[in-house]
Amino acid sequence: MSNDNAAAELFQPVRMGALTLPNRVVMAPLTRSRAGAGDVQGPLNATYYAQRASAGLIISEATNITQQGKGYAFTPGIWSDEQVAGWRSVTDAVHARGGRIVCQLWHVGRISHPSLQPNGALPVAPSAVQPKGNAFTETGFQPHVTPRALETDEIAGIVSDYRHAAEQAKRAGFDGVEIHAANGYLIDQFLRDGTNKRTDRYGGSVENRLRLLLEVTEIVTGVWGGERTGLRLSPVSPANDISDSDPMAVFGPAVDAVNRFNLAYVHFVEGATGGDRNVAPDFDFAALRRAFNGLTMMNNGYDRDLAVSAVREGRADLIAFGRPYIANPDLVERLRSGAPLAKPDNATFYGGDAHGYTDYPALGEEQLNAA
Ligand code: 8OZ
Repeated sequence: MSNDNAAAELFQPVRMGALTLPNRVVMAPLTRSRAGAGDVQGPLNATYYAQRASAGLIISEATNITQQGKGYAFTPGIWSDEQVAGWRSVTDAVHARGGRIVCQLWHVGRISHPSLQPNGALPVAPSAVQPKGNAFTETGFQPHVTPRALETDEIAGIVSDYRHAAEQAKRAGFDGVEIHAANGYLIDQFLRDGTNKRTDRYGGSVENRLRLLLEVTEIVTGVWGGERTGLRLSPVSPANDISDSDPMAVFGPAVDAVNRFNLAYVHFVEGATGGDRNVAPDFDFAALRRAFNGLTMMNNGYDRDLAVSAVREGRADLIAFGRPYIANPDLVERLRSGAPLAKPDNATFYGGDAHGYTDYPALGEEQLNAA
């Protein structure tokens, strides 16, 4: 593709809540499992994010709000002050390069393992339904266990954990937060009838299954304002063994209900997370986009042509790129000029060091090295 689309809307600035983005290319949240002891980010992570600061917006990798919310080895947290200091080095580095970064707030629910939990406890979930698959622990992959169903009176504590994490994200110098309600983690587990078998006010009807999402959104926007809060949803993704008998019956009302918070954006994973974009071709993302009162960010498997046309034709306001951002720190410049994209090496996606993390060169650097 030539660079005749260099002036495309994808590369034009846009106002998103309280932020002004210089372009509509977003770095999607990417778990890389390279946090240090205490789940703290450090200089290596700061370099990685700063290299990608020309993105219109960076969404941080999913960040555990508590130890209980953690489900993958070496992922960062935001509950402790050491973690805040680590993230502060990241946000400072991104801001020094002219970027903007929001923190993705994460509680995995049942997608964890006792070895990652406080005192070796069982992971918690809406209901005691064991997920298929394996957890990524410090000693390798281990089968998921049957989680413990949360007591009704414990849920308020998790909601206040979100408040604490949102406040910590502010102290860490982020520009906002994204609530991770996608990909089969805790909030998604409450939304779906495959994982939520509760009979209290958090289960059963759609209204009840939406309750945790709305309580979390209310408390987080209480800290940040809707204009610095985004929300990620994956209505048709089977990620992490999630299932639902009728996703539109949940996500239509979900979008209507969050409109009262005047969120900066909603971020949809189209199709199967990291996989087939067309897994549910009849699902009406356009209806959700029309119903939502903020910007719509779309994600999953976008290339340059698809992104340019989606924004030009009004199917999206923003496009989040995941895997392309692993190997192309200067993705915006490459997309703008039509330069070829480097391919990421999936052997270095999760865990490890600088290799496969901060050693993907920007185009100019590559030419410099080759010269
Ligand atoms: C891939 C590997 C580990 C975590 C998600 C946070 O699916 C993740 C994740 C993805 O949202």
